[in-house]
Amino acid sequence: MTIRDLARLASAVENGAPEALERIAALPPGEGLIIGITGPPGAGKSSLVDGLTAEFRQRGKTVAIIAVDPTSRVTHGAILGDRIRMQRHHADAGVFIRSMATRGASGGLARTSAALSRLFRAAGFDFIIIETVGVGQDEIEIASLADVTVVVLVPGMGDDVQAIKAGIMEIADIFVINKADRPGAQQTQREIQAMLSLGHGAVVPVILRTVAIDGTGVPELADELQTRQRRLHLQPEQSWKVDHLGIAVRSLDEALPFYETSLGLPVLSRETVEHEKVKVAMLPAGEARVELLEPLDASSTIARFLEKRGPGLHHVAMKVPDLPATVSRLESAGVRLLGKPQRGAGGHLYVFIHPASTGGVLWELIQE
Ligand SMILES: Nc1nc2c(ncn2[C@@H]2O[C@H](COP(=O)(O)OP(=O)(O)OP(=O)(O)O)[C@@H](O)[C@H]2O)c(=O)[nH]1
Ligand SMILES: [Mg+2]
Repeated sequence: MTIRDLARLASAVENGAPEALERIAALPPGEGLIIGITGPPGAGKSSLVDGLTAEFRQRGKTVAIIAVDPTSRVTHGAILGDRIRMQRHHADAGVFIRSMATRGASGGLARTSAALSRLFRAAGFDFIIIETVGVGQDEIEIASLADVTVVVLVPGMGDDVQAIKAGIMEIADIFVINKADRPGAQQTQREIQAMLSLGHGAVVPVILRTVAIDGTGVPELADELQTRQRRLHLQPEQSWKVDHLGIAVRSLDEALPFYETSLGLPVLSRETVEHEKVKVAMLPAGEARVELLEPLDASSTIARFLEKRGPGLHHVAMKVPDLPATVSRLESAGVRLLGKPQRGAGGHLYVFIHPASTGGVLWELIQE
């Protein structure tokens, strides 16, 4: 998609053209992180978006920005202010900026923002930032479409924190105390913490401090957002299962009594795998299994492992739903794999990840 196509499609979306919405719905989803940034007027949201954009660009990431100007504040000043601040990014093809006025179209704002952010994500932008003011209904809807919502506050808000508390409790994933160069940042942080301690969901929001005008704290905010982008698309915890733990032993006969008798795990099978030069005992444990490995002779990789590290955990095997997709993601992330996926005896696909990439343990990924 060229920048021109993108701009044309974005305009069509803003004008509510139904065929534009259909075209967007049909696009592949993309992997960008949609970030909602909200907070009271003048908190420094635009300055922060500007700083974040510069930081992301330095890291080689692309950024699309949707600046939403509320009806009451659509003065030339407001929009112009954002534009001037953002000007340094205008010549950069890795940054795409749309300013949008609400024009009082109720419900339309969230829908348009949703369609635009989907469009930018499909176009391949790594980060899609939606800046809105306040914590009204529109902002709450935008927060629900965003993958991450950042609420920007400033020191010395006092009662204001209380006033907006109801709205932000639900939507904030990250609190940013901007203008931390001013007195009272510590106090504001305490107020937010007190508010959060009154009860929140399972995930406690992060609180960061920034000075948007000089960039203090912006790299930390960028780190936090980048971590969330990775998490969004790696999500192993949702679809991966431990298949088995491979444990290297010098002798199955010596090791088995502990597993069979003391732990009470039954031996499901014992076999000799000639080409890997091992004797294997499989013991089901819950939904996973324990795989005990004894070397057949000194040339076995298990024998070499025992020599180097002694008996113990040799590998962890995880079942993944789509091994080729996982492999290509890992490869593009620079993870070291031991060869390409292969077919095992049972027809399953498997591949190993080098311990150098995993923190010292050999990982096996399996797809049935
Ligand atoms: N001292 C100080 N001033 C800041 C900081 N960040 C932003 N400002 C100033 O605060 C004013 C408002 O900043 P903006 O970035 O426009 O704030 P905003 O939240 O986008 O404002 P609206 O979009 O108009 O609601 C500007 O004059 C900024 O220069 C900061 O960290 N410290
Ligand atoms: Mg702004």
